[in-house]
Amino acid sequence: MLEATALGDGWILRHESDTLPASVPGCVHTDLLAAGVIPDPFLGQGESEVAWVGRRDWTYERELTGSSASSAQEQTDLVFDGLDTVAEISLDGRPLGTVRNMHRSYRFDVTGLSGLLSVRFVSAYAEAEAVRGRLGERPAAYAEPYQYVRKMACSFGWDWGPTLVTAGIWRPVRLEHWSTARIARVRPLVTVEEGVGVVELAVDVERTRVEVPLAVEATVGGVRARAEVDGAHGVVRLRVPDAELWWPRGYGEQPLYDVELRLLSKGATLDVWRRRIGFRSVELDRRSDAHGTGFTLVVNGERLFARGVNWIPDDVFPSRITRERYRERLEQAAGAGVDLVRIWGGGLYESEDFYDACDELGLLVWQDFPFACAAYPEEQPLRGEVEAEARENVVRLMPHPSLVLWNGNNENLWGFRDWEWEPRLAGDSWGEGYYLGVLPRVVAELDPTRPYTAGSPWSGSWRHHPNDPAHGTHHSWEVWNREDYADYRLSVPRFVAEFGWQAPPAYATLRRALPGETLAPDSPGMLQHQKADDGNGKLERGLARHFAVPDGDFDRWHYLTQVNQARAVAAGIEHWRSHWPVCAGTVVWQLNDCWPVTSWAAVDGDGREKPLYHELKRLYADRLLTLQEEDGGLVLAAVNQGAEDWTGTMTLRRMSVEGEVLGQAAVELAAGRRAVARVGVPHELTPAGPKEYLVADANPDADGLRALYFPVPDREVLYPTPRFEVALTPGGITVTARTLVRDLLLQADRLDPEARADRGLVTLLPGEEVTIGVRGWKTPDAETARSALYCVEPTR
Ligand code: BMA
Repeated sequence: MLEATALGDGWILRHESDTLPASVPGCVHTDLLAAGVIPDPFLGQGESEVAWVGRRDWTYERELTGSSASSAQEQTDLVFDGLDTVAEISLDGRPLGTVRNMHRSYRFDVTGLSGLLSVRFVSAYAEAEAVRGRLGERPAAYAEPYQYVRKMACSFGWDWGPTLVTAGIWRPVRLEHWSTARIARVRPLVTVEEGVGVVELAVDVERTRVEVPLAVEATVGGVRARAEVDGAHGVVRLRVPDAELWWPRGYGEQPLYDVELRLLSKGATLDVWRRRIGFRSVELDRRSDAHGTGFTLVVNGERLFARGVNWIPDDVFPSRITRERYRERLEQAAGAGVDLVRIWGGGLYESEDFYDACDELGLLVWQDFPFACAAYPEEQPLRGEVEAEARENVVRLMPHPSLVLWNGNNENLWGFRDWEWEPRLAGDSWGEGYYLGVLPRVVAELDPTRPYTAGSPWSGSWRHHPNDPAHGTHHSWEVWNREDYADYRLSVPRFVAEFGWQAPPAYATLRRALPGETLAPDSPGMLQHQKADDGNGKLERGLARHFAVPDGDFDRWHYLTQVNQARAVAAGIEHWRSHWPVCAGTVVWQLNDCWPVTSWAAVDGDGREKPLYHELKRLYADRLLTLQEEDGGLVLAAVNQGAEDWTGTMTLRRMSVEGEVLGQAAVELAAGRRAVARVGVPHELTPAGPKEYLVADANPDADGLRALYFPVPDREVLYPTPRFEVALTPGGITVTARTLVRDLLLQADRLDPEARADRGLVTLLPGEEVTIGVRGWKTPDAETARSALYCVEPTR
C-alpha cells in the first residue's frame, strides 16, 4: 500500500549566507515577515519597502534523512503539489529537475536517495524578462512582465492589488513510497441518464518494472464495480439508480456521493483514490435568437439567471488561505444570494478547499484558465507548460459538481481587437492558439461533460466584436471608466460577466492598514492603497453626478462613495434582471480583495462587508421589485427567479419628500416561476421634480419588498433634515424615522473593529422603523451608537 510522509517541517530559507526558519507551504515574504526582517507590506507604504524581495533568488533547504527517505517499498517519489515558480531542485547535490510553472505539481523519483534537499528559486522577474527577451515584447494592460511566466498574474500587481512577486513552496510536499503500481490519474466522468447517475472512472496507473496483473475496484452510492487494468489503463463504469441530483443553491439540495477507487494486485490494495462527486447535468445554451446569441446556463434542465460574483485570489500570498478562510468567504457569497462564482484569469486554479466549499454550498463555479489582460506568447517554453497545466487541472477539478464552465481567458480576445494589440503584434503569437486551439481540445478530450468558452468577453466567433453585448458574454466597463451608472440601462447584454464600481473598504480596515494617518482621499496611504488608473478621479466624478462632494470631510466622503458603489451595482442588476431571459446573468466585479485597498469589492481585504454586500442580498434574492424608466414612462417589474408563481397586489405611492401621499394605486402583478412581469406606472403617479418620489411595495408585505424611484439625482432632491430616534435592543439597535431617512447605514466597525451589522443601507419613510442586528460589540449607549449612523443629508 502506498504510504505518504509529509515534509512540512524542518525547512530553512537561505539567501546567500543568511538563513531563517521557513514555513511549508508558504512563501518567502511570509517567512521574512514572521522573522521580523520586513515590515508588513499590507500596512502603510510597506508594499514599496519590500519590493526588493521579489527580485532576489531564495533557497529552501531541508534534510531528507534515512528515516523519512528510506522505505521497504520499491519506489520513493518526492511530490510537490505546487512550487512558485522558477526553481532548481536537487537532493544530496544531484539535480532532480528544474520547474517553471506555479500551476503544476511535480514528482521526482528519489528512490534510495537521502541528504540535503534544496529548492533554489530564481526570481520570477528573471525568468519572465529572459523569456520576453527571447520571444519579443508583447502588449498588455500593465507594465509588469506577467505574461511571460506561468505564475498567478496578479502577483505582479493589478488595479486592485499590490506588486508582491512571491517565491516559495506554496502547496504541500511529501514523499510517497510504493511498490508494484500506484494510481497516477483518475478522470471521473459523471453524467445523469434518465434518472440514473453514471460514473465512468478512467484510471491511469504507474508501475515499477514488475509486471503483475492489476485490477481497479470502485464504489459509489452502494454500487460496486471492477475492471482489469490493461497495461497502464483501466475503466470502471458504475450506474447509480435513483441518483439524487445536485443543485445550485436556491434550486434544490446538494447531495454529494463518496467515490472510492482501489488499485488491487492479487487481492491486496496498492493505492486508494477518494473524492466526492455530485450528479447533475450542465449545458450552456448559446443558440442564436431574435436578440443575437444567448449565453444561458442550464443545470438539470433548469435555465438559470446566474447571480454571480467575480473571485480574485483572497490573499496576494495565497499559501496563507486556509480551508476555513475559503469557507468563510464563500459563505459570505452564498449569504448574499450569489449562486455563481467566476474564478478570474489573473488568479489561480484554486485549491481543493475552494471547490469543496462550493460543492457543499451549491455555488456554481466558472473557472478561467489563468490568462488575463495581455498578449501571451505561444512559443516554448510556454506552450508546453500551458498544455501540461491545463491537462493537470482539468483532471484535478473534474470531480467537483460545482464546476460548470471552463473559460479560456480574461479580456485577451477583446484586447487583441480593441486595445491596439493587433497592429503592435504585427503577426506575433498572442494566445489565440491557446483559447481557440489547445484549451478547447484539452477540455473536449479529458472532460467532455463540461462546456468551454474561449474568453470573457467573447461573442462566440470573430464575426462579431468580442465584447458585442448582443452576442455571448459582455464586460461593461465604459460606465465606471467614463459614464454615469444610469447608462447601464442603455443596453441589455446577453450575459454581463464583469461590471462594477469602486468604493473604499470599511473604516476599521483603513484604520488598521494606515495606522496614524490622517485619512483623506489623497493621503499617502490611501493613494498607496488605490491602484486603479485615475481611480480617485473616477470615484470623484462618479460621486459628483449624484451627490454634493463633501469637501474636507473624510467620513462623509467614505460613506457617500460606499453608497454610490451600492447604487451603481443596483442600477445594473435591477435593469438586467428585469430583462431575463434575454439577459441570463450578472457577475459583479468583484466579491473579494487580496489586501486592504479601495476597489470594486463587496467584501474588503479584512473580510468586512461593504454596503454593496448587503445590497446584493436584495438584488440577488429570488424575488426583486424594481422601477425602471422605459419609453418615457415608468414600469414596475417583478422579477421572480423562484420555483413558485409570484402574484399579488403592489401598492404604488407617489410621495412628497415631506411625507405626504400625493397619489396612490394598487396594481396586480403575476410573475410565473422564473419569469418577469411588468406593468406600466399610471401617468398620474409618476413623480416629478426635486420634491417627489415613488414607492412600490409588494403586498402582502411579508418580505418587505420595495422599490423606490427618485426622478432627480440626490444632490437635487430637497431632502428634509433627517430626524430619527435610536434605541438599543438586545441584539442591536432600533431606529425610528420621523422624516424620510435615505440610505441609513450603521458603521458598527467604527465603534468596535469586531462588530458586524446584519444589514447595510436602509431607507425609511416617516414613522417606519428598522432593527439592525449587531454581533461582536460591547453594547454602546444609544448616543455612541448614533455616532456611527450615517444617512443621506440635504445638499446645503
Ligand atoms: C477587468 C478585470 C480586471 C480588472 C477590472 C477592473 O478588466 O478583468 O482585469 O481588475 O476590470 O478594472
